[in-house]
Amino acid sequence: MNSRESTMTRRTPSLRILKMASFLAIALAPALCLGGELSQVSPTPQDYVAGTDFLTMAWSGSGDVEAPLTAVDLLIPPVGGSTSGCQAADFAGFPAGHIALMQRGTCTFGTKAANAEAAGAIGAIIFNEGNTPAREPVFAGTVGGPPGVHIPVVATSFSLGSALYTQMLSGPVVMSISEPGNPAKMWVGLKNSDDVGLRVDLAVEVASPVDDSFTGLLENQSTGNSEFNDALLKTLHLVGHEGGAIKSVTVWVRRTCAGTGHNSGTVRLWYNGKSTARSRFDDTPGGVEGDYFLRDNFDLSTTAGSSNLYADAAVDSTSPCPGRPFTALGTWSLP
Ligand SMILES: [Ca+2]
Repeated sequence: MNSRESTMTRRTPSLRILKMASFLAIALAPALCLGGELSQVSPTPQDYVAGTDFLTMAWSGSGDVEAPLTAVDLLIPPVGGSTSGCQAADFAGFPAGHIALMQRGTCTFGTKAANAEAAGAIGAIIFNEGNTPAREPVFAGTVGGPPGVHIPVVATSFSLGSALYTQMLSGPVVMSISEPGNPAKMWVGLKNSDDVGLRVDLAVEVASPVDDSFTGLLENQSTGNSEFNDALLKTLHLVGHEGGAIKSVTVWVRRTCAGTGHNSGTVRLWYNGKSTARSRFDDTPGGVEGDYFLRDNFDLSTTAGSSNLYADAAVDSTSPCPGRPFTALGTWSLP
């Protein structure tokens, strides 16, 4: 394995499915469904199965896209050393508005996805490289840390990716990707009223017991004001996630890259409140209410707290965009 790749080892589909039920919720529903959808629209309409046929990559973007596939510098038959999507030149002539079909290998998934986005792709499918047995199955991966990319990115097996490529040799193949994600809600405000006008990007990552993670990004958000009652409820969509057992939640923030508003300030995340109060951090997967709450001592709990606590993070516009770093507001873990 190329050490430059960011990967998370895929275990079994059954384990993956077991953890799918809710971001901050306990998996109680007997029939679990998965957040992401991948389908072939034409010429052979087919729905692929999340967790079996494909996995959404961590820090993928969200959205619903439908477009023809365009292959990007594939190496088929696979002999190892694919550089699909690693170079901007791979996208010469890439039709903006298409979905990029890429192959694992050589560079990070983040590089491939970012290059595809820059070339005008509205979605990306990265299939396993296929040159060894270990590089045939569906795999879990990440396109980097926050903010990731804005286009939806899914990983598939070599067999599916190469089958799509074979189809493309006979004519256009139109695919759709849907990554609405599961909503996660949090209350965000400011430490100081002097910072009113500060706009931020928020990011959240939920780690699962099987070492997959689900991520959400919400950009260019107002932060309200400094009083508890002036905090604003933010909803982040955890791409590809419809719940299941979780082990930790991390929340980040940075001064947004958009606009020229207030340049710096201290962002405040409220937590540990009652379930019916404004400091709740929760979500409702598939209509099933079953929340985790951010509690004191950075514990996650299935019960709400009773007093409002907060975590602060100072942000500013010193670092240039788009690489401006995120600052963690905290990581809450099951005790
Ligand atoms: Ca290449």
